[in-house]
Order: sequence, then C-alpha cells, then structure tokens
Amino acid sequence: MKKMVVGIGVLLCLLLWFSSCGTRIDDTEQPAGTDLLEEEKELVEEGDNYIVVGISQVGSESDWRIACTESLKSTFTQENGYYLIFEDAQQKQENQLKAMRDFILQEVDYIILDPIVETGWDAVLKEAQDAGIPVILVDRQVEVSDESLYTAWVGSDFHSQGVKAGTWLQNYLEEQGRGSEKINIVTLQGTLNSTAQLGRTDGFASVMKNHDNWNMLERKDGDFTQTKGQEVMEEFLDSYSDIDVVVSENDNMTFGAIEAIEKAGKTCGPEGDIIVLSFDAGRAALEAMAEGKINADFECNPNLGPEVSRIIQKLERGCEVDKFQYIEETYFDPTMDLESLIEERTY
Ligand code: GYE
Repeated sequence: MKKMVVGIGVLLCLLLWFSSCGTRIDDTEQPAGTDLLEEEKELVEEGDNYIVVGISQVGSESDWRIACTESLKSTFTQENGYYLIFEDAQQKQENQLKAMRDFILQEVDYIILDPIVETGWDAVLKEAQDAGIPVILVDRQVEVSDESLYTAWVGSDFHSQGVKAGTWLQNYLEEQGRGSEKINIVTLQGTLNSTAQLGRTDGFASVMKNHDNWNMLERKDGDFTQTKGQEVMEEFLDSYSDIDVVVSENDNMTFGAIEAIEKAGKTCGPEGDIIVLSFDAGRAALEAMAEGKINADFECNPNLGPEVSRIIQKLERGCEVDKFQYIEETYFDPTMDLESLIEERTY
C-alpha cells in the first residue's frame, strides 16, 4: 500500500513536470492591448522563459554575507534558467519591505527573503501569498502567526552553534585546570532579534546555566560589523579589567575585537590573556586562528544558493518540499590541521 502511494506520488510529480506547471512569465499571455509600463515591458521581455526570482538580501555587513550573496548570484543566473532581481537592504527592514512589495508588483515567480530580524513580516508575507507568489526564506527565520505564509526555509541551526561554543569552552577550561575558576565573559551580539543572534545567544546561555562560576559581565549589540564590534569591545575593555572570554557572534566583530584587545595592550587566543570564540569560520578567521588569535570558531555555511534552487525546481515540478532544511556544520580549533582547512575553504 505504502509503495503504491509513493508510486502514485512519483507519477504525479512526473506528470506535473511534463505538463510544465510553473509560473514563468510568458508575454504571449498578455491580453492584446494591455498597456504595460516601460520597465514592466522590459522585465517581461527579459524574463521570458526564465524563472523570475526576486531576492531581498540583508546587506553586506560581513564576509559571511558577501559569500552568501555570491552563492545566490552565481546560482540564479540566466544560464541556470533564472532571471534575478537582487535588492540589498543595507541592514534596514524597511528596505526589505519595500523590495518585497516591488517584487509583488513586478509579479516575480518566487521571492527569496533573508529577513534581517524575526518580527514584522506578517502583512507583507500575506500580500505575497494573496498574489500567489511563494516566498522562500534563507538563513534567518521569521516569527509569524501563520507558518503557511512562507513556503520553506533553508539555513543554519544557530542554537546548536551556540551550544557547541559553550560546550567547547567547558571542555577547554576543564583541560586547562580552570573548570571551577571564576570566568568572566563578555558577548558581542549580532543584530538584535535576528535568528543568528537569538540562536547563538540562547544556545551559549543554555550551557552557561550549568556553570555557576561563569559570569556574564555584559552582552551588547555589535550589529555583526567589524567597526561596531571594535567599538563595543573597546567599551568592554574600559569597563572591565578582568575579561577572560569574548564570545563574538560573528567573525567580523571578532576582527574588530582583536584590534581593540591589541590596542589596549592585551593579547588573545590560546597563548593570550583573553579566550576568543567566534562564529562563521570564514577563511580570514581561520587565518587569524592560525596566527594564534582565535581559540575556536563555529562554522556557518553561506553557500545556500544551490539548496534554494533545488527547492524552486521541486516546486516547479509541483512536488512537495520540506518546510525546514538545516545545513550541516562543524567547528574549528588549533588542534586541527588549519593549513589544509584554509586551503580547502571556499569562503
Ligand atoms: O553569521 C553574520 C552575518 O545571519 C548567519 O549574519 C547570518 C549572520 C552571519 O552578518 O556574519
């Protein structure tokens, strides 16, 4: 019985595939005499036979973000059958809302949204749904009352990254014979209310609650940028003379923190005064680790383009897609062969 159901499912998908049930722009469908705006005409002409995809990207605040944009842009190419409209929101939700409304007006086939923060999306997602445009979320998530407002999400398990960081610190301190010493920690948080920030902060906190001797001196928003990371770390160093650990919720803030620490005449990394934990694990961070400045880095994979394309191709064939897809990730520390890891790194 099960086999028969699966068989019918496969058959249906094949039928849908051959009957080409996509929503590609086709100018032959325009009723005669319909007046189109000049730009709309261009879009229709250029979009003819392509799957039109509107991407609203968060910004270009970090190396991770740049790598993620590169992955999306190199996936959604005309060679691959896509016509891409890409909007960089420069870290502002209002720009993302505007971009989404423009995509709806342009009648794109799919919207790909990397939501800067989790809240404030209900209305625009409803507008997309009413217009029949599937929205695929990448990287960060949304908090909405109705999950049918988006089709799928693909990205990282940020909570698990935070747990990995806490567990790594716990093991490291034990190995160093500092398991029951008082440990003063500061956190450079990513953009507040973004999924990456919430998950990493909560994940780390869930390990921290098992250690009465771990003392969180302060957590502060560094907005995932190097400049802000450095600024906040300078403030921390001014306020506290006895910081043992910096948890920095992305590599770029880590680079800023290292600058601040060195400027203050202190050192960091395995041989230094301050333990540095970072997230993303891009090539530049692994290089800083090889130079002895970062203790551990928790991987976040920005190569999300191909996975999103796979989702769209399935939807085009009328097949079901998983609502949530997590990317597999690991972590790095100086006990590993950093030289080969750096060589292999694609971002
Ligand atoms: O860690 C950070 C970026 O949402 C996973 O955003 C992403 C985060 C990433 O700015 O570098």
